[in-house]
Amino acid sequence: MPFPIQKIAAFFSNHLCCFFISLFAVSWITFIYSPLVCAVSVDIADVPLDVQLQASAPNIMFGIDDSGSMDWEILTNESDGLFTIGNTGYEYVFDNPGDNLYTSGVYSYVIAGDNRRYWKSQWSEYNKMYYDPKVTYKPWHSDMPDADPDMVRSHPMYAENYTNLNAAYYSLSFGSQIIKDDRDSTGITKSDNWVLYSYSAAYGEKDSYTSVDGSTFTWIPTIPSTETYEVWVFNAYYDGNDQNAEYTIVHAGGVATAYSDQSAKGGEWDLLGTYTFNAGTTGSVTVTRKDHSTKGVYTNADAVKFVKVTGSVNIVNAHYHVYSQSAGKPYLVNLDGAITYYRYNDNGDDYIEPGELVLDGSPPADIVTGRSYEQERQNFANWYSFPGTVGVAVGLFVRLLR
Ligand SMILES: [Ca+2]
Ligand SMILES: [Ca+2]
Repeated sequence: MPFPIQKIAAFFSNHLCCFFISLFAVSWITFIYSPLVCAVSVDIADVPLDVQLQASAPNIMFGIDDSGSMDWEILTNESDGLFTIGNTGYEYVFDNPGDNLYTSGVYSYVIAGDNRRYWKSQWSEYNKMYYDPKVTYKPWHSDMPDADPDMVRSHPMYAENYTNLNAAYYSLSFGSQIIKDDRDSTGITKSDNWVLYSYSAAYGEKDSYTSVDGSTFTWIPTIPSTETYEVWVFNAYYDGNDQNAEYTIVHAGGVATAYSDQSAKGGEWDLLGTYTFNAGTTGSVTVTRKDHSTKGVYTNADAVKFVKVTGSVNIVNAHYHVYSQSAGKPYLVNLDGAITYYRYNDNGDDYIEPGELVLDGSPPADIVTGRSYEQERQNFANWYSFPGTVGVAVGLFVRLLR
């Protein structure tokens, strides 16, 4: 007996409804109940259903490294996180307060002497371990006192190992400078026989050289006022350069002669001496190609700078470097009884040389923290004694999760 048309319609109506209900149920992990509503075949899921039903709860794993490198004061993107100068990778910024884990050989290198002028080792953007003025450093626990701002403990629990934050880190003269380059359009006179050369390691990426005895090259600065200046000479490096290049300095007191080993001191500023120059253009520096036993293949003429010695800066241990985006320059901030700012005019070698620091009484706003001197000094001391390393990192991470 044929089905009445009403029953056929009811069958499709009910079963199609169940079919769509089942599909919906599958997607929401209630597939198991759908056969109770109606029996309709569906696609089998590609993913095991128990995985869908029992997804793992989120887990956080803290891996805390207590290996020897945790004692280091340097963390850069360089190989092994070190700070490399020449062929040496350095691990420590400050003198050993007595508790360095490594005191000799590899892993123990402390940046010392003139190498401390490589400023990026004391800049938190490069050395992530260094003091960051944007951060407020606090004792590890609210019951612990702030660090002593002068004689700061290396480890807050032990009094026997400390660093004097007032002690000198390094000293340097500062002031203004006048640089005369061999390619300047004025203030240069020279004899024939100088070859013009383009060389990336030269000052201004160009220099001049000669192999003809008796050739002379003279730099004539325009001196704004009669002052005492340091005279430095720069020569592009070449191992065949004159090892005893002769310079004649015409100054306010007469004429002086100085010598530079252009081979050993190539690619860096070499101090010829300190002289007083009269205002104007009466002073000069001349290099002469001389015939002598160590004259090398070439005598070089590249650049000379005159640094007005207006003072010196005693950079104490409590100091840091910061970069001003608005000024487009790095600054040295010295915490030596006041917050003292020095603008850093680098010649491109990331190494602070005489004349490159200029005292700045009106530093750009983007590097001023707003802390008083005492507050900044306290923050620096807290950073040193309560290092912002593993403990702080974990604490900040947990705080972010809350
Ligand atoms: Ca040059
Ligand atoms: Ca420099």
